[in-house]
Amino acid sequence: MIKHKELQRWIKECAELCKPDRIVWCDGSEVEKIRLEKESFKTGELIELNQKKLPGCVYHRTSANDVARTEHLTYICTPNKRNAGPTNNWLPPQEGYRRAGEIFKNSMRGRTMYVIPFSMGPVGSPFSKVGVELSDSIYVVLNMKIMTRMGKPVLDYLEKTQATFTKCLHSKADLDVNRRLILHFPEDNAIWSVGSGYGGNVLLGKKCLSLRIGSYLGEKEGWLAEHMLIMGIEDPSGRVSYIAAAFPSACGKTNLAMLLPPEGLKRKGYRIWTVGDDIAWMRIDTDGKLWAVNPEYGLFGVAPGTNSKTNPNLMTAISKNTIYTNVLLKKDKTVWWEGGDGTIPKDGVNWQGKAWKPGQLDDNREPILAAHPNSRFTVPITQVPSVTNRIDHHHGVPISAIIFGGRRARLAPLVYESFNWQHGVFVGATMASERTAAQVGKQGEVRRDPMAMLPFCGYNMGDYFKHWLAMGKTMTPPPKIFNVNWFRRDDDGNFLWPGFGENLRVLEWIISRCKNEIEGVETPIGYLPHENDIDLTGLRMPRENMKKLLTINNKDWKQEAASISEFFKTFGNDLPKEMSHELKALEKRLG
Ligand code: OXD
Ligand code: MN
Repeated sequence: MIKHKELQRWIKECAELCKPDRIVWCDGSEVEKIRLEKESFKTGELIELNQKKLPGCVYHRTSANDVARTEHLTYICTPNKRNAGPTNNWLPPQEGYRRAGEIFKNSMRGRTMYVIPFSMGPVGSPFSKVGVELSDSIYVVLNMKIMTRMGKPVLDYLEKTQATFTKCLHSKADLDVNRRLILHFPEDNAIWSVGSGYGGNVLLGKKCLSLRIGSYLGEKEGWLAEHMLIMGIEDPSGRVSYIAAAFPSACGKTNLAMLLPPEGLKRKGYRIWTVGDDIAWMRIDTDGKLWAVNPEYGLFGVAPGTNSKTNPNLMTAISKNTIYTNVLLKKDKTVWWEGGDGTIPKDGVNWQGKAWKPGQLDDNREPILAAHPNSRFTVPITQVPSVTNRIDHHHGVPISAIIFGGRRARLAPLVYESFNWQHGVFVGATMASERTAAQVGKQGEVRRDPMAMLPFCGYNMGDYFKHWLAMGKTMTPPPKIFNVNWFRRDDDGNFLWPGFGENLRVLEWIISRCKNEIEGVETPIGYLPHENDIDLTGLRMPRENMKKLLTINNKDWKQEAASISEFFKTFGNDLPKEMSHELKALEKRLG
């Protein structure tokens, strides 16, 4: 039995509430993994996939009402509503514990409670955080084994150091959406998730700890927890520059993090090193610079649209030891998804567990999907061919540039650089994605998602902007901040930029700016590239596209400034004055 009084006390308290039949401590070993898989094959929680074609891979379906993060059921529970801020759902802690407690009560009768010790970041690093998740789901145990450093080394660490840990309690309960809550108690360093089996709601090390609790701790302790990929770009001289980039969901973070250089640039000698695809913890090191670690150890990525063209590195990674969730199960026990490799299968069992054939229509005459649009794979990051050799390095990597991005069909140029850190924080705080003709809803409608953290900031977002501003003042010098937009369209609605691996061409310009090797063009919104400064060798794209990609339309930007002004009202007095100054300065520059 582990000698850690607080851990023992808390487990006892949770067991008294949830009443599991038994408690099992997870050691994270391969033997344990195989034992749990076998157990879940019997109950149907998992299905074994074709071990010849997909060695070590398993399949899982969530219930049909439980396929994505449920933001409307996600709360920050602080005694003072102001501390949760205007962008979060809020409950007083007592009320949160009471409401969720009713659902947790006896929820594990007839089930096992697994004790899952995990570390976000290398075990024992002063920059890592330890959590313990109690869960009644084998799927959660097996995912946590991939997504985090999980098991005995973490218990040994807890015992040796008597360290504190994030208390993470999860129960599937009855998987009823009306009895589902994802609660964060930052002041208690605790997370309660009940009534869901979907990854983002139940792998509590990810969004809940690494972002919501992490951002709260970051403000207290002087670091940043961000919804960012981290990648290294090795240039022809062998020097690696690292960038951290935030995009709202469905903007291609995972693809960017492991892109394959396009032919033209590959010949120059570029290489990409993947550090992380979703979360960055960044702090200032003794050199006064910003350093980042990826606290995760795996990828929980979206399957549809992933194929050998969009992401060849990922296709290699997920060919073994991968958990597939809500994709199509083929007759030969392999998997497929819309936008996947190969021809469309003739038949299979779809994500809802129903017999599927291409061309099937539902009652509204819409095609029935093989895979859910948010179907996923969970895979160890160490299987990605481009993984950095610094993955276990507790210092992480030094960050040269921070990139924000969104989906803007008309407004934002392909790339621009902010004037300075404060202006860069403004660019991040006003990040947005826009609906296009391809989406339901009003075309052009803008949804603001500051730093892509809207669903993930664990405290008042006004204070979060202040924290960003304060961090900039203590770095020597802070990284440059850029904005990119891969999604600009022409008047006929066609994308102007090819995206995917070609995005490296834009990153090359960004890195050159960071090294002060190249001039920028000063405009009202920031510095832009000269038209010929983005290397298009080997890319067949009409020259005039680059002109359009770099156009700034004053009228559109004035409208944007007005929309930002409206958005800033959300924060009332909590908005740092620097943000209003930046808005005024932008308006002035626009004339
Ligand atoms: C997300 C994810 O929802 O990474 O952002 O899964
Ligand atoms: Mn994410």
